[in-house]
Amino acid sequence: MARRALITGITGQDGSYLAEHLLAQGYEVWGLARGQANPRVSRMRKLLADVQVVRGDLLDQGSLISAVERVQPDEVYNLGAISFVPMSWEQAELTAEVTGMGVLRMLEAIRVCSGVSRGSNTRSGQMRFYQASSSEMFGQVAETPQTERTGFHPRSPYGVAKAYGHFLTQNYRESYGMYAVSGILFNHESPRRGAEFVTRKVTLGVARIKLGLASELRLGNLEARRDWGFAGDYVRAMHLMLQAAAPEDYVIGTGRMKSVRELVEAAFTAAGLDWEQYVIRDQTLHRPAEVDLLCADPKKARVQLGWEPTVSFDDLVAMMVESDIRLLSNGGDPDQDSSWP
Ligand code: NAP
Ligand code: G4F
Repeated sequence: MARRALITGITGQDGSYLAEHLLAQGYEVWGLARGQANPRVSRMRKLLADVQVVRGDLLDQGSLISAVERVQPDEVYNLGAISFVPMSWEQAELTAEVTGMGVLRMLEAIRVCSGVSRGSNTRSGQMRFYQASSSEMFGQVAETPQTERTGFHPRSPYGVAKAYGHFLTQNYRESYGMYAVSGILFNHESPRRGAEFVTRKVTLGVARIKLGLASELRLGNLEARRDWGFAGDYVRAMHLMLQAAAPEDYVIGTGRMKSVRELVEAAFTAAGLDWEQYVIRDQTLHRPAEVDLLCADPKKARVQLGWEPTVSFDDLVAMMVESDIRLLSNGGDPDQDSSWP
């Protein structure tokens, strides 16, 4: 019988790549989708016709229990979150509820449906749980590069909520013997990345300028440095983590850092443009507290999981620029829900 996976965050970037990867591995894939008429669900259904949808919301404990009871998954991937860092200052409480407390609700749904009682501490067996932890937890970094042992100093309500989910996942593993792991993933991007994140904002901006649809691009802090990889590579790591003999947490990244300025240069160069003619620095886009740099040490994942990234920074940026030029040339609208390549 096919193994069964339940993915929260199915309408997001990672949910789509993970679903494709698991379907290709022969899984029966279920996606948890929220809302009465969520247009992102129809976009997802067009791209991933073989994914089955179950209704539920990370804010609603009962709906998660019902979803787990109905699907009876072998593996649960908790990717659902408020994931845009600036929004976490504007809606800190909602971020805590979805990105933080949502992890507790999902773990409780699995615990209750697996029949694990408090204090039993038996290896509860069947359902394996993956939590989408984030390098944002490192925040003001204690050391570089960051490993599974580096301490956390989150700099945003989002980072704090992710740290709660991370420790809770560890705690359910230790308290109940659940197979529950966290992937501490560094920034990963693709042509399906949300337009609010800096990589996609830049590649869409470049495409608009190239096609004469815009004349400038406003950006915030150009000095911040990130470890950027390709989302398609990172979902393979999620799956590998749940196949390991023992439940452990892993750092996933490329080990290479680039600044936002280098990202901008690479994207404009890919389209044959000079970035300095078009980019405007906008102080209002700076954050109340910035994460200056992030750089992964993915050695544990390489040695224990055999995981390696396959797409370089330059190839990733070129892929996104080409995709956005094609999208806009064909009259596509990145704000419309039919636009996923
Ligand atoms: P994304 O594109 O922003 O997707 C977020 C998903 O969360 C969407 O499917 C959204 O569904 C869902 N969601 C929001 N609120 C929800 C709720 N109340 N109940 C259920 N689902 C809800 O994010 P992503 O880039 O794919 O990232 C996936 C996960 O990895 C997130 O947890 C993110 O924080 C984490 N992460 C991402 C990165 C990265 O660089 N991409 C790095 C580290 C960690 P709707 O369509 O209903 O809004
Ligand atoms: O693309 P970003 O918004 O991503 P950020 O904040 O690093 O968060 C992403 O990666 C995390 C993993 O480390 C995830 F957990 C999280 O869910 C999300 O996927 O910003 C990257 C950098 C920041 O330093 C920001 O200040 O780009 C800088 N930046 C400069 N100008 C900008 C802009 N960011 C955005 N979004 N928009 C700008 O105009």
